[in-house]
Amino acid sequence: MSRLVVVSNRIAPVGEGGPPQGGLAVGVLEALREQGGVWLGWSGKIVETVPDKPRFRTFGKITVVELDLTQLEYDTYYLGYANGTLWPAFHYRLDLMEFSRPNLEGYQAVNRRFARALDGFLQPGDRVWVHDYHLIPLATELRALDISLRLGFFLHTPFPAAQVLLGVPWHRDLVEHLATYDVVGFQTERDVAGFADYLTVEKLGTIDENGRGEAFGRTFLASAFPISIETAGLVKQASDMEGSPQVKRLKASMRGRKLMIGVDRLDYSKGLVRRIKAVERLFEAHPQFRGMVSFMQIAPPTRGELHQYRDIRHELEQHSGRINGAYADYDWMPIRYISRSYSRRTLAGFYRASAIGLVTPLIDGMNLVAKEYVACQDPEDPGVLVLSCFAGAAQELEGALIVNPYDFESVGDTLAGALQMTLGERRERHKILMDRLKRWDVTAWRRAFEAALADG
Ligand code: ADQ
Repeated sequence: MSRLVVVSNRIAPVGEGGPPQGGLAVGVLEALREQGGVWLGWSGKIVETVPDKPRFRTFGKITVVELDLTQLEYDTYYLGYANGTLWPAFHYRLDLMEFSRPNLEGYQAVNRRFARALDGFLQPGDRVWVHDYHLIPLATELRALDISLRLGFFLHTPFPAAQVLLGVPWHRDLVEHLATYDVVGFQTERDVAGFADYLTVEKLGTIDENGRGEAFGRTFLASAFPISIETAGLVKQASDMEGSPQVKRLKASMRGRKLMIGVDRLDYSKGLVRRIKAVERLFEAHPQFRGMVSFMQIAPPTRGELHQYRDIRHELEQHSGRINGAYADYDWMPIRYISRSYSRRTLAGFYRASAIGLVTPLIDGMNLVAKEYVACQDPEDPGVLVLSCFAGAAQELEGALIVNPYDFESVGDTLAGALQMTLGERRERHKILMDRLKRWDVTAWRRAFEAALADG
């Protein structure tokens, strides 16, 4: 029987019973549970020597295949190339990009090891769905092992404009690896256009209006598959959480004031410092909101081993402290900066309790927090989403207030407008947003990708 074989850097908890994290995990688990299949990825463990064999575990119809990494592999493949070279470059931060040959070699070597592990159990008819920038060369490695199965790839990050990609050493190889898949999925049309633009500028190939690509003597489909959320589940979860102790405590602490919320991984792409400055602008230019509203930013640290990430927290704390110092009163704080994480259920309740969702990345593949915030609102009294035009989600979420995160003064003024928006307009905007999220949820997303992958 034809199976779906998913490959990603990390595997979501399959058998643990807890709620899976985020769109990828929900979509992939749903697909695997429906048809049966395999999920292969890094176990999260670092070991002394390269292990001979991957570990197999079975949960009903799903087989999980885990590989450990050595310290050298972790340093070169994961930290060095994936997160030190590709992540900044794909997020338009060539100034933060670092490149070294050993890192590139480590990246290639781990992709080769993943391909060999797959080679051990792939069967005729299997469809392989590879996720994200950690595993771009996997198709090339699988083809080198004479595997002729249908191979699909989905990029969760943005695909940068040609001029930016040209700054990444060995950029041509990266694009050739992508063109080796049968289906290359991106978050938005803008990303597909970036990929097509590179092929044209470098005179390597073309992509037609139906997404049929031709390059390096191969043909493939390049198309947008915007990732989404488990809309119905989140609606229920947020409503269930309304009376929870956490939400009650949060509301009690607000003492009738309005709350604006931001939830992100602590990452330079998320525009957190400019966001805080937008909040400062709100209190500076619209003094009627002083003492009336607070901003809560939840941003647990990630990738702390990389120096590019070390300064962000310090910078954020400095700005929050400065603004609190300037505007706080004995019974009111303008900014609550929280660096711990909360469960998805608790966040759903917090979103519902917030009058504004502030999602202002400088660039983001999609940004699921934006979609989650919308789904968690009370339709009778919904909050307002203020969303960066550079989040992939802005291409879809027409009912949001779309802002340019670099113009933090305008963002601050937009916040003032959002806080005064009539109930009628809030409901209207929420309905437009929910219509989209009900039609295009995570199930629709993964089915669209699976259909393209099956269509060989
Ligand atoms: P991320 O950069 O991690 O993901 P995002 O889409 O915002 O960005 O979040 C992914 C998931 O993590 C969401 O379900 C969100 O709720 C959760 N999350 C984010 N911050 C959190 C926090 N502070 N605490 C708890 N949970 C948190 C990458 C790309 C995105 C793309 C996703 C999915 O960078 O652009 O939307 O993959 O494709």
